[in-house]
Amino acid sequence: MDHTDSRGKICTLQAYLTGGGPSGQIIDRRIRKIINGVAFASKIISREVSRISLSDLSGPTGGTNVQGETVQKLDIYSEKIVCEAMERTGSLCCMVSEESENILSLPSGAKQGEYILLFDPLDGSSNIDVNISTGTIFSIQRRVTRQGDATIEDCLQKGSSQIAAGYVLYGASTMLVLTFGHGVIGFTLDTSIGEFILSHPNITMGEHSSRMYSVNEGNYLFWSENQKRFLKTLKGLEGGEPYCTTSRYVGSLVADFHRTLFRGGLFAYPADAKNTNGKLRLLYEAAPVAMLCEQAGGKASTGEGPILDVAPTDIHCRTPVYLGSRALVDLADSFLSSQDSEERSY
Ligand code: AHM
Ligand code: MG
Repeated sequence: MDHTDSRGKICTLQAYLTGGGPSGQIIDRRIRKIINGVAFASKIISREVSRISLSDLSGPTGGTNVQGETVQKLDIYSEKIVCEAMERTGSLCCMVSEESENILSLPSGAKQGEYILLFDPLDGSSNIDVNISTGTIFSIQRRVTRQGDATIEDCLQKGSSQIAAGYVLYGASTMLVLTFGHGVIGFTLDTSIGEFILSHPNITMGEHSSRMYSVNEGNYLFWSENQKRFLKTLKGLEGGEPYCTTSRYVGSLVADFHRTLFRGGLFAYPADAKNTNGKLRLLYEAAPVAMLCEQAGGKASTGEGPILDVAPTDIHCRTPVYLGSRALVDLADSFLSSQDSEERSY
């Protein structure tokens, strides 16, 4: 594997962003500052995740977020760390975070830019107290309004207009996985020197021969008939040979998606009777991983069309997701895309 820059030296994130990677791609200075801010914040979050059982940051705050979900102390801490790292970039006009009901403005006096960061500070945080992988997910959009304060219109953009997207996985090692719309690259945090080092210069999902599927089957009773038929077909309980013979589910999107990105197969979070638009949030969960999935050669669908084409209706709106190897997502679409309202009912 090629970890080196164009001079044959080890390639840091900074070297990569300034054109020193194998592709020679130079990232715009304003975007570079945002990525550097995310990388810096993620090192601090990673440190706190790794020592959570010894820290005052373990456990819930006792409150719930706008979506009625339990908030962990580390959710709030992670949001604060990302926001502080972003204030200094001068590249942003506002932010959207899973943990905040409204659009986040920059503090008065902070230099403003033309980009928007949409992020989930600590995805999968319900797993944190049992030492299971979590992640930070982010998406970068360019504002569409021309002047004044950024508005909701700037935030409610389709995934297809993302300038960049990525996540940091806090797993056995900490990894930053990124796309700028020209493939997918991965960096691993070398904690001994505090640097993200290029470890995966060209991540492709391709078709692989993976027979792995990943879905919370505890929701089976609440699924639509077509979703149930799709899963039975996937497992070979209906319609012939199985497509998948192995099941894996962590319950942290970043961990489940990361495995699917590297191994192929299918990750799904379908709509169900409890969550009629699925559980995952479009702007800072589904859209960024959909961009990574497509950039790696996979397919990302709501079951009824590309995730990247979904027009957001609210900053915290949700969407069903089917992500992974093309053939398996095509199969999901064949069951779900043409369903009428009766078939969609649960
Ligand atoms: P969170 O942002 O509150 O952590 O919720 C999102 C998480 C995802 O990481 C994961 O894919 C999903 O929720 C798991 O949900 P479930 O426990 O219903 O399977
Ligand atoms: Mg989340």
